[in-house]
Amino acid sequence: MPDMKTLGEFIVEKQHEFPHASGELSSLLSSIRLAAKIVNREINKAGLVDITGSVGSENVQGEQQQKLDVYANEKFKSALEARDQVCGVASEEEDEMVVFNKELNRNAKYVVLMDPLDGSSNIDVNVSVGTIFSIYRRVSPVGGPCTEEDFLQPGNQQVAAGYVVYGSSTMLVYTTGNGVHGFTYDPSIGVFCLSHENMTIPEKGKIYSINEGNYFNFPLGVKKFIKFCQENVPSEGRPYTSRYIGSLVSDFHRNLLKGGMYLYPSTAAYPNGKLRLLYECNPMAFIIEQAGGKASDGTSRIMDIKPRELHERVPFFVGSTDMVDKVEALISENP
Ligand code: AHM
Ligand code: MG
Repeated sequence: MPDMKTLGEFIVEKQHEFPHASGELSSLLSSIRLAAKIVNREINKAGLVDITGSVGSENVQGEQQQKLDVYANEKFKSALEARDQVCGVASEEEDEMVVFNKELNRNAKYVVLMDPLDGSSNIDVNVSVGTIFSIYRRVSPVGGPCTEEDFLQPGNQQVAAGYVVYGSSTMLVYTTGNGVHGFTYDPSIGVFCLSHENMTIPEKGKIYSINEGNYFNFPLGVKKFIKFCQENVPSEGRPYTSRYIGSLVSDFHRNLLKGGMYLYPSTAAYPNGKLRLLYECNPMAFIIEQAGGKASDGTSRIMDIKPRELHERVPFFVGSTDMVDKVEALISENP
């Protein structure tokens, strides 16, 4: 049992490790923590809204009637704008970047990119969903509005990234480039408590996570990888186990703890893969590398891709190093 420590205390304790002004990051992460608690509360009663109409109407502006992904987007945006550290956000829920125009925000050094509620189609069936976030230092001059260049930086420029998984317990996992740390939410006291310090992914994975319904449309190398996973080679621990929730944060979180790989290759419906480079792939890539794993688009490192547009998609292979190496090798041998 680790020492009882809260997320807030932990961030303060680790601030010296952060390469830039430390108090700023603490404040920024605390706004994410606050929004996560509010979103967690709403998700936990999501099933009740349809049963008891009054639950929805109790809310001041009828916010509960909004779809939860829109609700989460609003909550994260306003929590981030309320601090002085962020000059703008880009979100999977917004067509364009959102510029915070108050003077304090114009003087801020950071931008945040987020997927406020990933896998939200799973809420109706009571399956875990998540929030993903990614933090960069702006490249535009402080004092003016943020620009698109601030958001179109390669993932290797991230200063922090993390996710919240709203699961059987709610957890926040983040990295600032010095390891990966996980905190479990205790709803009785409203606090995230340190539960997983220095998380590392097993180098050899045994779980593969992919929507196999798309099998016939996968590239040949990916098809061969799936067959490799299914082959009966007990000396190598194969066949591997197949696990797919269809909720990236949950699939990723399980694989991080147990060892495995999540794949979303190109398909007929999504020729460049389904997942977004900026809101989903880069933050997860930063976390997985910090945990000792690997993230690739099938041929190259995710975090070295220079983004061209906010909602760009890429094929995504993320998890234990041996599995990502294997799928990359099969892709290159089967162009
Ligand atoms: P979303 O951002 O629209 O929620 O889509 C992302 C989600 C991921 O969480 C999940 O891994 C994937 O889509 C599942 O897609 P599919 O249903 O095609 O397997
Ligand atoms: Mg998403």
